[in-house]
Amino acid sequence: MGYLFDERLREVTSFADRTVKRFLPEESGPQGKIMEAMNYSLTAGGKRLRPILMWETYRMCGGEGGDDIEAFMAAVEMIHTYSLVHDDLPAMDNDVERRGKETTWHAYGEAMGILAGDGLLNYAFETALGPLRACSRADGETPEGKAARMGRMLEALWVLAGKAGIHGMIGGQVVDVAAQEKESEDVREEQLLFIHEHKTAALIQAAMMAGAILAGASGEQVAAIERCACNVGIAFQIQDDILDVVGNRDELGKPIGSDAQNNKKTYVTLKGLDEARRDVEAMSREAAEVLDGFGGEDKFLKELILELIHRRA
Ligand code: GRG
Repeated sequence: MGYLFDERLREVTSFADRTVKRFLPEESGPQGKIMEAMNYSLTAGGKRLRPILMWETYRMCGGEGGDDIEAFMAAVEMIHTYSLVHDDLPAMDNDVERRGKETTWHAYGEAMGILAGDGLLNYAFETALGPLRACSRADGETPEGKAARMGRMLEALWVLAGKAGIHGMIGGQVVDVAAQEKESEDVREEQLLFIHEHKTAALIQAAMMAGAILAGASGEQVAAIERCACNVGIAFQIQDDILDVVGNRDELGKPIGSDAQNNKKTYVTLKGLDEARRDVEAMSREAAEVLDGFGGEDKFLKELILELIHRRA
């Protein structure tokens, strides 16, 4: 790994960041304030992990680039950002700081925080659908080529909608909220894994699966990516739980210890730090091994998944 990996990560992060910014809504009209709040949260300095994973999975599956994949990269970051904006609201975590900045609701007021989240979710689908509309009118493409491309985009859209919804991310958040309300009852490992798999892993699955689908991967390949991304996502969330205990406030851009303060049951409270760390490593290695089945010279995606084991932000 080392220098080449770091250099490549910098490049792909910059590409993902430019791509997200290319699709920001224009701040205009009497409703301009909501676009301002959406853009505030979208440009607050996230790692762009989901668009990066989408792009690298797409490349690994043979994708060559273009508007379709770039629109989906922006869309998945919009959905991720909406979930953070809503998660920070007073009715949820009531957080005032994220990524070293004021949270959206705190900067723009609670009503605008709710609306900015709603706006981001809806605009994600408008954004992903943009090239589909252009595609239906595109000249110079054979009818078969056009139909295949539209089919891939619709399938990717279906995965994104499902994984972000009540059977995915929102479903996980619902069980999380319900578990915190029943403070006296113990949260069992099975329940915690359900929460992690849905709240966090589902959107990572959507990102990687959509990348594979848009590149024209087979059904078996997409199913392998779904399994791989599930482990990546659960490991990512366990690491999040670990960082809330041993992380650095400046690196994280938010206060640590919020889980303990809220008396929240996490993977660390359930299993302890050492076992949590071992599980992050084991799940990440399992995820990386799935990628060996894809062949190819480029090992960046595998290295990235392994590098996340040691992430500090
Ligand atoms: C539907 C309201 C609603 C919420 C869904 C995703 C979520 C549940 C809540 C957000 C808070 C949270 C702890 C999510 C778990 C996933 C996670 C660790 C998000 C942070 O992702 P990073 O580290 O964030 O990629 P950056 O800031 O880098 O974009």
